[in-house]
Amino acid sequence: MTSMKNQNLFAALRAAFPQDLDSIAVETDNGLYYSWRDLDRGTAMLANLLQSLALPEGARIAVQVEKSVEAIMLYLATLRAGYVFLPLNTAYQSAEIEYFIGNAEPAVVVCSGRNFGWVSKIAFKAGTRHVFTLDDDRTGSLLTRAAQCSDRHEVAHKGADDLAAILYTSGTTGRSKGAMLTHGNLLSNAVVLKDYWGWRHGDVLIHALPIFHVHGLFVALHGALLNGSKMIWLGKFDAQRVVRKLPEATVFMGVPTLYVRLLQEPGLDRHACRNMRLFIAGSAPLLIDTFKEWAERTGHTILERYGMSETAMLTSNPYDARDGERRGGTVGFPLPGVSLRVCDDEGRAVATGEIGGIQVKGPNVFKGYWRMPEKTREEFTEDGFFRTGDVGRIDGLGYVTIVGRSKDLIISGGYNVYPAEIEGYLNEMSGVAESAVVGVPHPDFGEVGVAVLTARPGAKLDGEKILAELKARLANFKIPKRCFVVAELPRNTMGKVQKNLLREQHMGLYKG
Ligand code: MLC
Ligand code: AMP
Repeated sequence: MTSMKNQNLFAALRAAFPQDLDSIAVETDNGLYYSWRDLDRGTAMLANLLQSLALPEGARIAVQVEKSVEAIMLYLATLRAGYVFLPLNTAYQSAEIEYFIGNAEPAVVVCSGRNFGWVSKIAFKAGTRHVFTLDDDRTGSLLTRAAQCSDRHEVAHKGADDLAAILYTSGTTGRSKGAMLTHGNLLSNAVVLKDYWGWRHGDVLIHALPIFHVHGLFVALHGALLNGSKMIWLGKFDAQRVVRKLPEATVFMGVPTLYVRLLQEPGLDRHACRNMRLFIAGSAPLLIDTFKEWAERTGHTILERYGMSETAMLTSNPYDARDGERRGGTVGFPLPGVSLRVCDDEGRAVATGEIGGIQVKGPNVFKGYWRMPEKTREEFTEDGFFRTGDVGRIDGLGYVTIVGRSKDLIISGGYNVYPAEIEGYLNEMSGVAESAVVGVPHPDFGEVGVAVLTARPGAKLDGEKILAELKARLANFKIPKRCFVVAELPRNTMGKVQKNLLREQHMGLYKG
């Protein structure tokens, strides 16, 4: 019983709240202050609201709202009440939302007030009983209803093996898969990171990431909460504001694009970073130039780590110099408790320094894909390792380097874009014969998509119009930045489109 409670993610986070519940837990960029007591009471009221709805066991709570402290309370309340949180990127449009809601069959959907019309229509059609609104100015039907609920609540009896969240990751062959993460997966990872990154009394985190993916929702949030640390909360990333707030903070986490943008701020210097303890980067490759320039400008060596939706964090460069130096271009060592190996196509471990597919195992590795048992089986080896789809190598000292991906994936500004999904939409457009989407280097987003199309006989295609049409249907970060119409796509002797040639051809689009 005690051990079960220890493995309850909410109970563990709550137990880490500081004794002085009236001290500040979150300071927002619009001048609001939330105490730990506010978080406790707010999550209790929301948990009571959820429980009053008499939802079935394991009910999913799907949430597509702007970033706010109340949205975080809703996440924590979902855990507290024993349900399953399903965060959705605010950029997703109706076709994407329709798929997620249809697939996950959430009992509750929470959306922003301005999207209520179309989101509720999709949700009710899919059988969802309750649709609430929540806006980033502390309004919406969710809070109105929760205000009538008690601010006392007993944490639901959920343990290590129970689902805490489902995170949808785009699929290489079209449809997204929901990664099922348990209380045990998330808590074990948070506990390891607290120790590994040396979280300590007095730490203050600048939270500048979106809260619908692993990085902002789990790594950053759990880190601060499990350490009872105050968060300086930005509704949206703003480089100037981050630089202004750095002197009050000790920890910052960001995708590489955030570091690139911060480096463009003249105010970013050693003085601004004088109280900082740790800068952490991940979700996409951090360019060595960014790593070096950051060290020169700030005197701090960025700690790069690697993870994914299915596994939370897997590797990290060392925090403690006694464990080694932080090496730019590498993602460090497997975290304590994580087994990581590099294998060839036949599944045999390769020699040190050789390149192969990265496979992982550990308490942080997810339970499987929601309602996709075959897909889950395919992605795990017989001895229980998960195939990450990332390609890398381990050097003699144990540092892991990611050199590429076996999955056809573009990571743009820290968001994943699967070419297959975009190509599916492009191929359905009138006049389009076929399409290929490839990733090319970009100074701000790291990588961006470029579409190359061929027209059906007699059709005239306009790349700009095609992109505008796509924009009405898909999340904005998935839209290729350029679209070229060509006579034919390069193919190999097997008839397969040679994306590497297209990539090479467009490599220099955004260079100097
Ligand atoms: C925005 N745009 C992007 C984009 N973000 N284009 C490509 N890639 C992106 N990531 C485009 C919009 O479509 C829009 O185009 C224009 O840029 C301005 O939009 P915006 O919303 O104002 O952009 P901005 O606020 O500047 O956002 C950029 C950003 C954001 C870098 C702050 O993308 C971001 O917060 N990224 C972080 C993603 C993240 O948290 N990833 C973690 C995943 S977890 P137009 O044409 O409409 O003007 C994970 C696991 C792990 O991967 O290991 O952590
Ligand atoms: P997601 O599906 O959004 O969780 O994205 C996970 C993917 O992001 C991983 O499989 C990697 O391809 C990539 N990724 C995460 N961290 C890093 C990193 N530090 N360097 C390179 N790629 C990374």
